[in-house]
Amino acid sequence: MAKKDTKKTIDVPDAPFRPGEEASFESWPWNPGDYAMPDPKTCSPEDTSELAYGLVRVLDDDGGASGEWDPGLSADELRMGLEHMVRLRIFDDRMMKMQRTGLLSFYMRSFGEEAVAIAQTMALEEQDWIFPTYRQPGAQFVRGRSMVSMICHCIGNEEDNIKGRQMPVHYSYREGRFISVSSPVGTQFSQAVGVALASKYKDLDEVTITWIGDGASAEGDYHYALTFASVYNAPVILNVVNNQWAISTHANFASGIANFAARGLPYGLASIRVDGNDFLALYSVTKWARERAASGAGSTHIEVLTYRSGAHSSSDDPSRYRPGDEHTKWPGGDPVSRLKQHLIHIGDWSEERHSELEERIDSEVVEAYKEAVKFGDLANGPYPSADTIFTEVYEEMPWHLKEQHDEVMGD
Ligand SMILES: Cc1ncc(C[n+]2csc(CCOP(=O)(O)OP(=O)(O)O)c2C)c(N)n1
Ligand SMILES: [Mg+2]
Repeated sequence: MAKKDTKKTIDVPDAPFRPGEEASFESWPWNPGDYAMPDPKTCSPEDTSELAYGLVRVLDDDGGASGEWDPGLSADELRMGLEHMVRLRIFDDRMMKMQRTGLLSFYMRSFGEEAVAIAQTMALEEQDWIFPTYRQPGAQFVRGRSMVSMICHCIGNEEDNIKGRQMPVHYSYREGRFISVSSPVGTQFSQAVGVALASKYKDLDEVTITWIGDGASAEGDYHYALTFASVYNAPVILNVVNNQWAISTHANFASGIANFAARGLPYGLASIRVDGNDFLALYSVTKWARERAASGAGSTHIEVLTYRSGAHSSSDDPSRYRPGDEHTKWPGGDPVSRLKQHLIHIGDWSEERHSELEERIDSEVVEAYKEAVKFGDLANGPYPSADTIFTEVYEEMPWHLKEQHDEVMGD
């Protein structure tokens, strides 16, 4: 039988700009003051539809803040947020240099996305649970983790609190309710919904927050999470961080539609898109979502619209797949500069104070590194002893692990 002469094709998306091309994003049509704030305790998911298709912003291009979403933070709170972001940026830059000089095996920066975890964690209560990705280590600064402890983890030395079981930057911080970062991306999303349901079942005033990348949101885990969050009305804040890239794959490959935020609406979830480089908007949207979750009105699905300004990780070279200066064209600008400008605009900060802050933090990071290597460096150790492979996982070691333990340790 003759084959039918039909040419089959599929549509394969592409990135808007490739190396050698000029990146030019259109400026956003959404401005501070565009949207009223619905009552988080009573509004329906449909009531959030224009927030999902729009973009919540508070900071304008001149450093002013306006609109109903302005959280009205004090100058002290704003300076605290700025300090955490500056610390994260300097910490990341120093750690990247360490990786390049062979003092760390691997590293991932949050460059361009510093506001995300910091503003959002500051908007939570301290009992709330954090299910992060490797792009939210900044939450630990808000929860009080020391840089020495973080560096010990990245080296995997004797003081690493997870004893070399994870890749660098895949932190765990039990004291801060910061759950271990998972290497298989996406798993945290449905786990977060489960913990949120446990809090609800126990009638505790706890909300869970989690983040997933644009790329990982194309995985099943994301959809299971939304289904369970909606069906069981879980007190969880579900963030999709759309930073435009999943290593070298553009976000267009994961969305298929105009935006990520609106995917929450047909699941019956309140859904909002927020400018992820606007500290104040992020803070405010998260506070709103927390209030909604804590009141029993359910989960909020948030698209955090941002741009991954740096490489995916120390193993990645973005010049192979995007224009080198693309991040400088991003309509959302830089999150650190924008909060700094806002503080200067309201008369509570200056360029001099900013430079002093940067210098102070840089020496704190250098000191922290010197302190951390007292517990072992990458080349020479000491490292956690081999028997820790078997400990601290099971309360009682199962017989087959006991056998392996004895074989390894020569007992
Ligand atoms: C299940 C799984 N598939 C693939 C990978 C390899 N991988 C690690 S990060 C990443 C890209 C994730 O991109 P995105 O979700 O957008 O997060 P981003 O890095 O931009 O924050 C991939 C494919 C992985 N770690 N786990
Ligand atoms: Mg991404």
